[in-house]
Amino acid sequence: MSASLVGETIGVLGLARSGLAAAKLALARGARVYASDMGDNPQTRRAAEQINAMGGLAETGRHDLGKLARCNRIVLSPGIPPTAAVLRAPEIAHVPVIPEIEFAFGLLECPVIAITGTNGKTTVTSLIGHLLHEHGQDAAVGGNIGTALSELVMREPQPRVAVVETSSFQLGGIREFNPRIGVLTNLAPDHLDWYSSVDAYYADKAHLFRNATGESRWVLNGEDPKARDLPGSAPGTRYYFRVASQPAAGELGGFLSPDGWLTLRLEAGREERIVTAGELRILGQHNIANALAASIAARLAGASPEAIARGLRSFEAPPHRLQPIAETDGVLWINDSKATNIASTQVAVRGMTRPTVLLLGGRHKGEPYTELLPELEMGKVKRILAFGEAGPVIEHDLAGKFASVERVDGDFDDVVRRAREVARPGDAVLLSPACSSFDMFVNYEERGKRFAELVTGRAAPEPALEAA
Ligand code: UMA
Repeated sequence: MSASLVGETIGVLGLARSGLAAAKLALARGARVYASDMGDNPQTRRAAEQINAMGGLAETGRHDLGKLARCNRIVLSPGIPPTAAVLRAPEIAHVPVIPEIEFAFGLLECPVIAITGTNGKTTVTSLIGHLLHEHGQDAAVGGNIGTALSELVMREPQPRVAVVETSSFQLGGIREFNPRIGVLTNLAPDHLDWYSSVDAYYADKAHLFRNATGESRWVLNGEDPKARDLPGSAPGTRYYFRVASQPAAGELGGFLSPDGWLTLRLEAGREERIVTAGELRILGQHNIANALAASIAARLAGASPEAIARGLRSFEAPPHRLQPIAETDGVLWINDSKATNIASTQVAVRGMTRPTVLLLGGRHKGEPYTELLPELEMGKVKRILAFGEAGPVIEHDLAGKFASVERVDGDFDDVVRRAREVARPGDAVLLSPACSSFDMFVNYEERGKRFAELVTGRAAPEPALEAA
């Protein structure tokens, strides 16, 4: 029987996807709910209406500290920063504040596979879901990828396994969240507009291992020393994935064999060859790493090697992640709107084979754009169009170091229009902004959709096209 919250009063901060789902879940389990959002806009108002219609109390435009103070617990949306005034209010200092994934986890009846890391986590999350489905498992995919974990808990019946993308914002305040299998894709600086230091960001990521037991299984990037070392002395079995190097004799995990096979070794002395790298439909070295990480996790969760091979052969890039949109007049347009940090854009640029017009900009997140210079020096990027709030910072950082930076003032449509003017047949136009989208859009998905609309002249296609 589903766990009940009768008798509890739950506060919910934020009324976007996480807050709305958490409030609905709390109400469905019999709690009293007070939910609020500082933002007063059509989206938050609609969410408040839904909660009020279900018998909760919701409001927009403010947080009522008196009402929050009377709650037993407060559920926090991940987009509310620790510096938010409401979280510092002395009136609510006595009330436990928990992240939405922690709240949902407490009511979830199935095991969790959690995926975190700076880049690749969306791909790995959806790929694990795809591989488990291919094996016939009832796996539900959610978390930072877009469907709040609370939504998965409300599914009837609950899934047999939850595959959960977890951001550092979500992991930050967890207490009991405890995945049976945890995947750490890689670590690189990100979110420096939120964290005081890179170490503070990594420390939140390390919460993945906080409740580790001897039964935990950790899938770690064997070629990224920071990711490899992050679990420290946490208990559990470690499985490493590696693409550019071969594993030591006793190492468990997955690797690319010298003859090009994605190979798993989850028990000492037993290797399984799954598919060749050439059979993958997702592009680039980093995607071989993603495929290995997902294959290890899916195999540990019970998928057969045959199902994994079928799934790897059919899986295409998720939208907004190095997604080829169209080839028009010889120009290939690629949507990498999900690249919201420098490390992600570095990966995209490294994978380019055509002369490239790079669309870079959005809301600046604190990292210097000079970190892109090694990739720019590889010679594929012929011009950068710098846009959005970050435009002047990009121009300043790269001045005198990369010749072809052009500022595009105006809106996003102007940026795409200018790209059309400067791209020549045989070129690629790559939207890989290295910035968040919040200066112009609600989120990176909307930015990517707008890009696809402008390129094709119609609404964005959901499935990825095969890459050229
Ligand atoms: N707000 C307040 N009070 C404040 C400050 C903000 O009420 O003091 C309100 C805002 O007005 C907003 C809400 O709080 O309405 C915060 O909502 P949110 O940003 O958490 O939005 P959700 O739709 O719930 O989306 C969140 C994740 N967003 C972030 O972490 C920023 C989504 O990840 C995730 O898909 C979703 O939960 C479901 O789990 C997006 C993301 O950008 C994709 N993640 C970052 C990333 O990948 O880099 C971490």
